[in-house]
Amino acid sequence: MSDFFLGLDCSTQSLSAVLIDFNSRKIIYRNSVNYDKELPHYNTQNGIVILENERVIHSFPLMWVEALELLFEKIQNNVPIKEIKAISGSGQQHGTVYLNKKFEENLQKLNIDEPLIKQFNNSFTRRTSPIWMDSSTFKQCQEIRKALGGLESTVKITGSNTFERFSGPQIRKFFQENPKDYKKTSIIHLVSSFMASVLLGKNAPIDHGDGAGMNLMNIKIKEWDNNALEATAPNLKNKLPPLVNSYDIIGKISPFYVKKYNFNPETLLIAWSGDNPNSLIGVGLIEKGKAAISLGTSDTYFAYLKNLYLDIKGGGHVFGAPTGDYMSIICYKNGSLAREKIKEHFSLNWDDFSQILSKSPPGNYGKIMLPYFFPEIVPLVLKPKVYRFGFDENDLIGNVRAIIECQFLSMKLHSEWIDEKPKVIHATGGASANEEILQIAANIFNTNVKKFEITDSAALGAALRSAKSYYDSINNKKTWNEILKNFVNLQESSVIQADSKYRKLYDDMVKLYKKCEDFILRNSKNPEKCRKEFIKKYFFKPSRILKQ
Ligand code: XUL
Repeated sequence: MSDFFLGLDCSTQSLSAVLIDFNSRKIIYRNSVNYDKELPHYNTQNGIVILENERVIHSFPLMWVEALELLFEKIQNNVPIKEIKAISGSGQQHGTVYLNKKFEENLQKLNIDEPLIKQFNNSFTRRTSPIWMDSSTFKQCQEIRKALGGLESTVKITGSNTFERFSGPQIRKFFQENPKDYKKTSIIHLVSSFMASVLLGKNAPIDHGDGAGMNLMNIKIKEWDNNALEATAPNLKNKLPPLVNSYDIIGKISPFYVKKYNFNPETLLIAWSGDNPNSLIGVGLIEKGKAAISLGTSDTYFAYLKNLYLDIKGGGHVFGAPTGDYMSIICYKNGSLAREKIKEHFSLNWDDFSQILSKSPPGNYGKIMLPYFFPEIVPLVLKPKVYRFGFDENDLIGNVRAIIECQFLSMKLHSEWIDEKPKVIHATGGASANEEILQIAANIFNTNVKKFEITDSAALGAALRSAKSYYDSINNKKTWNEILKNFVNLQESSVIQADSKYRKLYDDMVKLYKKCEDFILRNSKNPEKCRKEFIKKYFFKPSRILKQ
């Protein structure tokens, strides 16, 4: 007998599955459905649609459901589905799904002879879902922040300042712009709880990890906050699912999947969570002193927190961690899509890109890029524009090095509020496969970086979470360390050592980067003098040009 656990990840560009066998401690199957390629009729680009302008970014909840069926068809032929003991999942965070009361009725009478999307077609009060890349709610953010007593008090109540992509401001915008449809909405789900509902056959709860990304949950007591609800939209409490611990069992898989794909009717469903809380487990952050960078569609930097610790200045967030504790996080929109912009502009492939990185000097002769190809979250930039100091868009080497260095300089600068300096940084996400990129991260943070072989850490995290809750439920309790053993350690293929000879250079460069950011965004002094000093200090004599 095997103990199989399935983790699903409904991310921006694809839906992925990771199946683990706990007895042999191996990942035995992984697969995914890419929305653009495999569901082209939704016409998404990188899984999204841009509506009125570049700030209004949505996706299709029906597409995620169709991807789920497609994924199960793939899994069905390759995996002993009956052996799966429990399933959990991960969703891109903050995105909201607006449903009428037919949704639950439909969930309860799913018919295996019809495609799922047909059966949900009449369930929506909004065909599209605003997702985490949307930045169209500046006004609503201001209104909610004001109603909650300003920045500091908003952070203290909800764990974050109000952010354009967070669910509360998005819900308020829908209420203000479409009051009739808002009224018809009987339940508002996150991507995670929506997908969990589709598997459960009834409305699923929202967990404390993803719930914290809404500006609606009280971060201390982990309950819906009445003031935040009132500041957002009328009657909102009645439209939200209940909150639960990330490790709670939410029920058993719906009979639809038992009949259609031969799941065991006893298969447990564990609360779904956001992709970042899931990744926290998937890269093994279950104790202090470790942080992770996830280099995907979004770039994130996150760390495990034993106790609640807030960023009163409002740049970062605190979410619930799947362990029941907390995590700190900062998130960038200009992640892989920004790197790809440079790669495509110069018609490079990733090997060329790495070559250039390995041959160019740390510090890049003082070339600084503020890489806002898209609106940015930290710092808040609503109008995308790329700013270059000391070079132009035709400088091949300068641009390749600048995009990577400056993404990490910004991450270093804006993660300074996280009190504890990590002893090691775990790297995950697509771009973490690139060692040249990780070397730059290690040097800038002056911290060793552990590279993981797997890049789907959110789906793995979900599979591991489901194993933990399953064993706890059958009175065979296991610690998180026991759960992660082999799965997480074995993937650590290499450690990239920080090269301390660049420590001073990068410390100075972070300061220079901050000056450039202050100049562009806060009308501070022109940084040119400092930039020249930096160049003089590190690049003046040809013999001192640094090679990595
Ligand atoms: C986190 C965030 C993104 C999304 C998509 O706050 O907005 O990381 O979860 O991955």
